[in-house]
Amino acid sequence: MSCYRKLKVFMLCYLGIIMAPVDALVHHKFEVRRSSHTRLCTTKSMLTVNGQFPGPTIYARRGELVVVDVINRADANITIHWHGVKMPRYPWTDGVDSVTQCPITPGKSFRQRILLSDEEGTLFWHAHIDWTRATVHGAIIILPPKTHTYPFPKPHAEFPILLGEWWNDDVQQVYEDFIARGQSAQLSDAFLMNGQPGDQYPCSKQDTLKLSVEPGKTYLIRMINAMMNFIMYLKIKDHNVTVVGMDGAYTKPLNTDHIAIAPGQTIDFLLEANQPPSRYYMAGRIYSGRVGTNTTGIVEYVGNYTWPRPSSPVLPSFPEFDDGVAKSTHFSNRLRSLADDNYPIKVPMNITHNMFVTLSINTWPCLTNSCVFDYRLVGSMNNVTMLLPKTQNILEAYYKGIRGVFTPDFPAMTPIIFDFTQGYKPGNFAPAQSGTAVYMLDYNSEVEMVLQGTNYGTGDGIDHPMHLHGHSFYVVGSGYGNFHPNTDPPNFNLIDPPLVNTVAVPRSGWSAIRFKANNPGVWFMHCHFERHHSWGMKMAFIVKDGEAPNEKMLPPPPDMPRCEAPPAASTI
Ligand SMILES: *[C@@H]1O[C@H](CO)[C@@H](O)[C@H](O)[C@H]1NC(C)=O
Ligand SMILES: *[C@@H]1O[C@H](CO)[C@@H](O)[C@H](O)[C@H]1NC(C)=O
Ligand SMILES: *[C@@H]1O[C@H](CO)[C@@H](O)[C@H](O)[C@H]1NC(C)=O
Ligand SMILES: *[C@@H]1O[C@H](CO)[C@@H](O)[C@H](O)[C@H]1NC(C)=O
Ligand SMILES: *[C@@H]1O[C@H](CO)[C@@H](O)[C@H](O)[C@H]1NC(C)=O
Ligand SMILES: *[C@@H]1O[C@H](CO)[C@@H](O)[C@H](O)[C@H]1NC(C)=O
Ligand SMILES: [Cu+2]
Repeated sequence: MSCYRKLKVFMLCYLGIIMAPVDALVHHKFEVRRSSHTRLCTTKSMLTVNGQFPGPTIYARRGELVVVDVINRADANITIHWHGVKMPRYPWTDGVDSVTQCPITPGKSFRQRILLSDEEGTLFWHAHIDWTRATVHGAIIILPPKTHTYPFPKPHAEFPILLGEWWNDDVQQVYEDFIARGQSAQLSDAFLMNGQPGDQYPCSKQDTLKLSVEPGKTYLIRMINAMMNFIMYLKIKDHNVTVVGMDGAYTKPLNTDHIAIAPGQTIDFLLEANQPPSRYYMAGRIYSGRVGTNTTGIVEYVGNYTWPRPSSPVLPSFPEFDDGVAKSTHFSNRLRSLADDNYPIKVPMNITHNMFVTLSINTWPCLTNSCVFDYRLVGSMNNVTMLLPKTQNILEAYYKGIRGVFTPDFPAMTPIIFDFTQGYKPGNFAPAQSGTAVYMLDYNSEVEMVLQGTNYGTGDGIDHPMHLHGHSFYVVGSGYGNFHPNTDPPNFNLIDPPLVNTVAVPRSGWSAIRFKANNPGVWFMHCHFERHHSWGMKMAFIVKDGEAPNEKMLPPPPDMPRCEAPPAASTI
């Protein structure tokens, strides 16, 4: 399926041989360096790709091979991840620091092959080390094969929109302070649409994102949440939109007046310019919590007309803050896979691994004097806070049989059953264990994982956008409170559940996902809230090779970044 476009590529893929870039259909050069950017009247130097913020867009067609030469001309270590690309049998260039590679150090480069297979729609790429992804990210747009079209009427034009966050301070400094303090990070100063905060912010009016639309025409908006720490509500004043895709797969058309999009998610929707010609705000606001910030762009109808009064656009109304958990999944619960004859789906029905995994914010004693309190916040999955290996990576250790880098004992089941979603329960539940535990899967295992949010540590709980590398998964169910193994599974949707790579597990609730482990390699799973990720809310799967030659991991590329030992301790 994956490599049908050109015979040459077909053979490359099937023989498992990865060739020089002349055979690549799409070739990019990503130069990571510092460049200067101004927002909110503040100029700062920050890490970017090719000096662009957001970074360059990668266009390809379904099943193509993309080659990106990543060249590190910056003063920081870097890795680049292709978020939502499954990379069949080729975890080597998945780009996760300490999990699939050691970082590309300053002055070094790495040729990354991005193996597209069944993805079609919108994905994105981003850095995957420390908090560098705040400024190092861009869109991946995967068009249908030349012989095919979209499963919806051809839009007049397309607009990719990346949501981001801006700190007036240096992000590396924000990250280091966050780690040192042992508490939540300093809040960003603005949210962004395609790098612009919008005209609610100082020094920003001229650069506000404008979408010019012709009356009567329909547009495809490819929305990407590349933000660090917030789920967003988005709304266009006086317009409903029709969602048609998510995370690189098509959905049944869904008519809605707002979307909710979590970090790591992408949503494709159609916007019909069917209102009186005018200017309309497209506005985003965080969907829970009390941070009073927003981002705006303007949908501007072209033509010869005078603005109605008031001449400046009116912001759309949003649901109230903290209006109860009942609304938090109002949007995502309505999504369904397209699941028709042309786009069939295959929900795993023969589950070989039942996992029940709790997501928690925990505390550890603070062992430095830099913490705000005498403890530091950490995150865990099944009570394990994941520590990343320092001078090794899990993939290389697995491939070469190097011992002592990880343990194959991530628990399938939470160690203690308790009332996960009741109010704050201090005491002996707060600490977590630490380790580099992975969960081993035989090739073609079928996994069901219930992700259960818990309320200890933070009191009232929080959503967790959980992202899996190397696979998409079906979200077969979700609910509030504790998952009930007897009463909840009969209500699972096994007919047309959405196929995604990131699920926003509801606050004080749970989500159930299913996937088939048909991609050998080491695949990370983590919360896509960057602070929770940094705190250790992460784990990895190792999917073992199958029997047949085309069920085994491909060999590593020759230029894998070397794992360098840290400099010898100073004797001064
Ligand atoms: C817009 O979407 C909302 C649901 O989000 C729905 O209730 C309403 O009927 C829709 N309006 C139109 C004109 O389709
Ligand atoms: C949007 O955010 C800006 C900056 O925080 C604030 O000044 C403005 O009042 C906000 N507008 C709305 C409608 O929330
Ligand atoms: C725009 O419309 C006004 C009033 O209908 C007319 O006077 C003017 O010539 C039009 N301008 C253009 C460029 O068509
Ligand atoms: C279900 O999985 C088991 C174990 O992998 C396998 O032996 C069996 O053939 C599978 N059954 C079906 C119907 O796929
Ligand atoms: C988590 O692990 C810690 C340390 O072993 C233990 O004290 C605590 O009871 C465990 N909590 C849960 C909920 O499993
Ligand atoms: C970059 O990564 C190397 C490991 O490959 C490590 O030794 C070094 O300390 C890192 N540099 C920074 C600035 O983190
Ligand atoms: Cu989280």
